[in-house]
Amino acid sequence: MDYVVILPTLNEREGLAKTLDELFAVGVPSERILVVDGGSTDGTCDVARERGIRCILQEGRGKADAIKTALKTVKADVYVVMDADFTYPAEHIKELLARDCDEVIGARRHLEPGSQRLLYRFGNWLLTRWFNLLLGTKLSDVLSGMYAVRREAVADMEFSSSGFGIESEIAAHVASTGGTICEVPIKYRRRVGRKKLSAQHGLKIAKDMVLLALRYNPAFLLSLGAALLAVPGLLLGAWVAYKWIFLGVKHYVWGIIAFALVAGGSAAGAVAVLTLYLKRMEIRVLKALRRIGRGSPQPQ
Ligand SMILES: Nc1nc2c(ncn2[C@@H]2O[C@H](COP(=O)(O)OP(=O)(O)O)[C@@H](O)[C@H]2O)c(=O)[nH]1
Ligand SMILES: [Mg+2]
Repeated sequence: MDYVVILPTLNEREGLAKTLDELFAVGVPSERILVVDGGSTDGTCDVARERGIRCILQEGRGKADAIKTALKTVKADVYVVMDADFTYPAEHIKELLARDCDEVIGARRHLEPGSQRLLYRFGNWLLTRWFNLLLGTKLSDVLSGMYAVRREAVADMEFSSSGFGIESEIAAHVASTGGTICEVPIKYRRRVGRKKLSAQHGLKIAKDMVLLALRYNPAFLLSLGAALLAVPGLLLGAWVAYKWIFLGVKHYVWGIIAFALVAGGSAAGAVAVLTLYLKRMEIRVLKALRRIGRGSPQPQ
């Protein structure tokens, strides 16, 4: 299979050396590995070059820009992305490649003691739930740093995330354009070297997920907005009607407010339904375009 392993690095000298040696040990040839460096000052790229591996300097800043640079630089049918800190065992690559899905996430199920602090584990769980709610997916570890994605599934992607939100952006894009996402349980080890991700990054990822939902799954947020307007509007309207009919008291201002809330809610609801239809149409068009691109016949 035509794949490339992409390793984003930032001052990851020690971790990269161990990661590369392990990749060789499981039979990944050096020409199938690309290191994308974020401007390390500890000689990270030298570690790669000493082993005959290509190391390029990323455009922009942060992990997301590094992945973006890699996708632009190398062409392969499948991209396997993996942290270069020795946390993800290379043995799982073959399992990721064996699955027939547009994206295969290595879901961290078997954690080595000390590999993930309780706060990170909880944050990770919470962010995955948040993502599932906003994007309508059923994933268990959307932020895993080890995944394989087909080039076809990300070919028309317009990246907007920065930093550590890249994993959720790829998953949001694949899921919302009719792609399939699978998960494979993997082991997760203690990190070699210093961690770059902090708790603040978690908050940014959560905020970015809302923006992703607006872009990729607007129906959910619009329905939520519709409910938040229409439900209080209906309750208020019922109260106004009750006072008028049974007690003869007329609350004009509250009546107008209730009407405005219900009208606003209905409009948002109608737009939500419309976006659902548009989304379905987009998915059908994309699938047809991919079929044409592959030269396969149209389904009967
Ligand atoms: N190219 C590049 N790599 C980065 C950057 N920040 C982090 N990385 C790499 O991305 C991977 C994940 O970083 P890490 O600190 O382990 O974050 P975590 O695994 O999400 O906790 C590691 O291989 C880092 O060296 C960056 O700005 N540019
Ligand atoms: Mg890591």
